[in-house]
Amino acid sequence: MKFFVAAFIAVLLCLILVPAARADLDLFAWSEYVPQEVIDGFTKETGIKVHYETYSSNEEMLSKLLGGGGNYDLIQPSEYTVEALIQRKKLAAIDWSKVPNIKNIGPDYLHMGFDPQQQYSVPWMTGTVGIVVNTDKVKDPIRGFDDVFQPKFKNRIVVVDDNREIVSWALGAAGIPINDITKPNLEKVKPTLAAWVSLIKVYNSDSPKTPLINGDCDLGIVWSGEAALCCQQDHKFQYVVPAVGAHQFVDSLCIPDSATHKEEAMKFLNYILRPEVSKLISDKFPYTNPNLEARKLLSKEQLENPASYPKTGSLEIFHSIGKANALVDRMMAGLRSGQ
Ligand code: SPD
Repeated sequence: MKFFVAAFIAVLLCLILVPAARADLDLFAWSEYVPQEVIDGFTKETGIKVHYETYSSNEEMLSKLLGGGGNYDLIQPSEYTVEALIQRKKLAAIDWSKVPNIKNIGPDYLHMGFDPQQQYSVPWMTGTVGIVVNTDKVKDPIRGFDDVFQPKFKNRIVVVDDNREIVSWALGAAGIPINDITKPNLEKVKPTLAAWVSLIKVYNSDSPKTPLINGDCDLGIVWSGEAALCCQQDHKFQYVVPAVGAHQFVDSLCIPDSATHKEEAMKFLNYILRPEVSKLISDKFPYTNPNLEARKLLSKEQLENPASYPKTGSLEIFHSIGKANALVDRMMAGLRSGQ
């Protein structure tokens, strides 16, 4: 009897004294996109430790996720990659009863074509891919891609390191729909792309603002949040949404079906959707915030940044192009290696 009592007390003490094992959260997201204070705030409140691993392109993320190179609880794909992952049944449906703050997202950013039932994605930030001009150095009017890629600007141009984006600019400039990626259309724009590639000084998707701010480049085709940081820093920088139209990206958080910490992932989703938390994201990375309650907390200056909230421009999202991705990558690899 004494033995059973002692054993019972020992078990009871264990339950009281040994803290429950706390789950971690593996977040795989774009670099320069998730403020450390957001991660710290979440950990402080929930005790859930977040491991933030970064990538520089959707394709890099996909190859790691699908190649089994990591075990992720949350990923941050752009719209066409959400669409591709849904098609391949690689995402877990979100239980919205655990993410009630989704109500803060503006209706224009929900039920978009890539996730029509709004089952798998939480919009993080949206934005455009447009042109930054250092107007101290470039006096010509810059309205579109052809104005940027002129021989006189050779070695003064930075662009995002993203083949799908670059190809879409040449398609747009040729009057071809940017999602119409076929072999014949790629052949049509190949000579233009060959000429453009020869003029580019830097490819940089992580921080394309850097060569603009430090004066290494005078023109850039970059993510709008990066452009907004340039405009914030110096009024000599101008943001131009190309006259032919621009890619509007919608980056979302999604839970891979293979995630081992889905409950924690949903806690994080609900946390980042709080207006005051989402504002911290806008403060650090001034993209277009789809969280309308958070937008109410932004300053006039933030809302008037022409890159964060452009007033003009015809915008189009990307669609999943399946196997045509390989055509894009093959052609661009050839052009970039000078073939
Ligand atoms: N540093 C964060 C960059 C996010 C860019 N996302 C847009 C991707 C469009 N292909």
